[in-house]
Amino acid sequence: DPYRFDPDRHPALKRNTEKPFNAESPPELLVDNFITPSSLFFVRNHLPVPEVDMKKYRLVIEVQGKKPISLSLQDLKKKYKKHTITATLQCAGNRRKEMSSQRPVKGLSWTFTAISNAEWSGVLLVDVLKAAGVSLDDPKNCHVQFEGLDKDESNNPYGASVPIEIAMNPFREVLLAYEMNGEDIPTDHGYPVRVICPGIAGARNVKWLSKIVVSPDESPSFWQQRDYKSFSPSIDWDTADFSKSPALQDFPITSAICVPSAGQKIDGEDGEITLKGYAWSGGGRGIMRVDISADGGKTWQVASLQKPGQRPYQEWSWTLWEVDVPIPEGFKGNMELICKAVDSSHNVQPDSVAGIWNLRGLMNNSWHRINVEVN
Ligand code: MTE
Ligand code: MO
Repeated sequence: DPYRFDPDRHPALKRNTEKPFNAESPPELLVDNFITPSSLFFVRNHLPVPEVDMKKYRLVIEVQGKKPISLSLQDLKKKYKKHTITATLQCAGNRRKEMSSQRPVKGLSWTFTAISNAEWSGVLLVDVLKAAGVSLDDPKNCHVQFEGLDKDESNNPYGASVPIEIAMNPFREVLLAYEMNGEDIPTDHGYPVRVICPGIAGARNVKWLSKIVVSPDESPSFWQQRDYKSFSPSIDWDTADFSKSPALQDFPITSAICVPSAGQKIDGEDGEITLKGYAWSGGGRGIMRVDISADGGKTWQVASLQKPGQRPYQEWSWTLWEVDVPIPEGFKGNMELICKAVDSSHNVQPDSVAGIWNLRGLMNNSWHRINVEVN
């Protein structure tokens, strides 16, 4: 069984597929914790969890024209300074289900909690690359490729890459992380070392990291070349040319209502509904405001934000928000609740899926709408 190294998982995770294992975080628990407990952190595995033999484990770093470097976990911890960040990780397919309800798309049917927030510790990728002799003056150093220990049936490892401008920017704080929430990274999240590229599509945050290659080219992996890319709403599988679409990197602004849940029955006599959710943007942009509407977008109420207090351009964490929405006197029946957020660059969310629909169902950041039943 190729899945024999898969670990046990928390029963509260909302399972999507078992083999490979894919699960969302439970929404009501998610918004109760600024830091998602590791056992409730969403899991996105494309392949079986690999076997890791720590006696043999080495992280190999290849730079053109230099001798390759090979580091054990101990070497990594001893040679480089420990660095900690709090960062949200989101799958680019988060909220795909809403997109496919407009028109079918290909991919896992995620609702809105393929997103979680954790504290990550490790070493700065830029420190390791500098020590490996990578020069920013060499125009051939364009991309930093990552390879995981997990392999598909043809023995190809999971892989991804990010541009060198991000990988070697100390302010971007890209980590080779070996701790999650103060402990060794759990098996499902990439033990012993994973990439944390804050603000960037989950897919580039390679788990079970075995190799780093500095190259003129992007990662040759399927997931970099032919998967995590977006297209115009009118492109279908016959016309999609993956070679012409850029690989997804920084995330756009998004938000979602986690409490109440869709279809929930609300007692009208309470006079108000308490809404809770998250808002997050990529690229280190923070959340400036979250607006809530209970009348289809005619009027808006501003939510109170639990600001993470991170530095500008390094706002890697989500912002949890809360608001009490009044129920008009005597109101009964279906009530649509909408949330939308504004980030620190004044980017906003599109009001519907129509203009951003794409055949892979990626980057759905439209206004989040749910219906509740007021009795
Ligand atoms: N790394 C490896 N080696 N294998 C994978 O399947 N999945 C990627 C990324 N890194 C993946 C990987 C995707 S698509 C996402 S969204 C994140 O890991 C999910 O990280 P998590 O499982 O820790 O939540
Ligand atoms: Mo993902």
